[in-house]
Amino acid sequence: MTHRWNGAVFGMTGAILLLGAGTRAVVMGARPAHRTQTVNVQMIGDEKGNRFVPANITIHVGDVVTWTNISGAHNVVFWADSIPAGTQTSLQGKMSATMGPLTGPLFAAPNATYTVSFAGLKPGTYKYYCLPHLALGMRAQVVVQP
Ligand SMILES: [Cu+2]
Repeated sequence: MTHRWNGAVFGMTGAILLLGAGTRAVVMGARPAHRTQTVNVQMIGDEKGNRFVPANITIHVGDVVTWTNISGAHNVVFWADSIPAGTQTSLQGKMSATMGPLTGPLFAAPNATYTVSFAGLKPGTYKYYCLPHLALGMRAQVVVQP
């Protein structure tokens, strides 16, 4: 009698655990596959040259990139033909204070930052450069994964 009663309790517990697992799976399915993160890139101009550091970053759709001016005067300009096809208008919409097509403002002050959200943009490779230092090879890329 006691043994059967224990068995019934165990059975109920098992049912509750199953319900719990099912609920958790539904919640996970409703969340984005990936937690949004901010990736920082430095813009540097010193005796070693002008450069983005790191020059090659990989993020996911939904992530944010923040460029911080460390030294010198720089900006962020995306190449219209070196971003995923059909992305130009939406990327332009993500860029604040643009000076022209896909052309971010020039920053000369140390610690000035420029932020672009890649939420809603297509996965792919987004190549960009610094307008004042393009001829000096100041170029980089953001690889956006789904
Ligand atoms: Cu530059």
